[in-house]
Amino acid sequence: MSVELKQPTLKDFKGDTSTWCPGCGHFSVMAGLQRALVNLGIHPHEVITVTGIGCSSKISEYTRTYGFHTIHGRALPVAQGAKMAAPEMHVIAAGGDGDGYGIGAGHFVHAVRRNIDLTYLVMDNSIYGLTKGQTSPRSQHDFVSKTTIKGNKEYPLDALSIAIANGATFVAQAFSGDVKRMTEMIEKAIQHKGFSLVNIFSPCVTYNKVNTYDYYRDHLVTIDEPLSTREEAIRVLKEHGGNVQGILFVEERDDFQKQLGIDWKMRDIENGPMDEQMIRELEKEFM
Ligand SMILES: Cc1ncc(C[n+]2csc(CCOP(=O)(O)OP(=O)(O)O)c2C)c(N)n1
Ligand code: SF4
Ligand SMILES: [Mg+2]
Repeated sequence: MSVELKQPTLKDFKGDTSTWCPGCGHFSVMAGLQRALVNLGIHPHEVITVTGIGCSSKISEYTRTYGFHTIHGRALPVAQGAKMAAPEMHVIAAGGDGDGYGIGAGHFVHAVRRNIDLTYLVMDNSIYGLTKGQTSPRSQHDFVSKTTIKGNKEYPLDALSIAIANGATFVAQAFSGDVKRMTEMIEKAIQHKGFSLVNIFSPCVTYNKVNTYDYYRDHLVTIDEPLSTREEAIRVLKEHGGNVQGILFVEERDDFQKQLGIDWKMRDIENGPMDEQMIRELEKEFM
């Protein structure tokens, strides 16, 4: 018997009460994600939200979908596994700049080139918020914090250029202070077949007094159309010191699972994708 589902609403996605500081950019990212899912007619039971550790990573608890709050830097491996096991689900990986581009950087580059169909939202506040304000891989040169008291002598990681140079098929950058534009980008990222990255400037109002809402309002240049080549997208990023918002690059290409011919649906298989005998054989071989 098939059941007719009513259209999802924002209320359906409301999860636990947040402990984020008032004014934190992550509130708008969560609102944008939930709005994008509603606009696309996607229901909570059709989504898995996988996060690492950080203030931003709490989004999997505050948004009512299937969720997995994993460990620091490991959102992407778990998210990719979830998508491989349950291809019919929409998989959203999410977390912070520290989580994704620091401890999780190795997983990031391989997820980019593997091109499994999921959306990765990085809430980039250029600081470690949860652990009370240390310099992150995205902090600006000369940024002063308790871990760089004489100013940060490293330069920020250019995650978008890394993604574009390594074969990413959807790369965008948004600002949580421009909710409408950010929501549109999240919607397009979810619709994209393949790995989609949206780096979202999401100010930490408590510990980062440099990368504020005003900073992004003053500095961001808007890109209206994706650039036509990877080289051009990287050039535009460099030209503006990374301070751009918009969809920078898109390529339609068969994703990882399409190339492997994976066409099962988790819900159609009694014991999941592997049957009992297959599990026994794997046990014999590896355990
Ligand atoms: C293996 C490990 N190392 C360090 C930590 C401590 N830790 C927790 S969250 C975090 C950084 C969070 O920063 P970010 O991912 O940018 O998220 P934000 O809090 O800024 O949203 C760190 C270093 C940890 N939990 N596990
Ligand atoms: S510490 Fe910063 S990132 Fe964490 S909730 Fe507060 S404002 Fe947001
Ligand atoms: Mg951060």
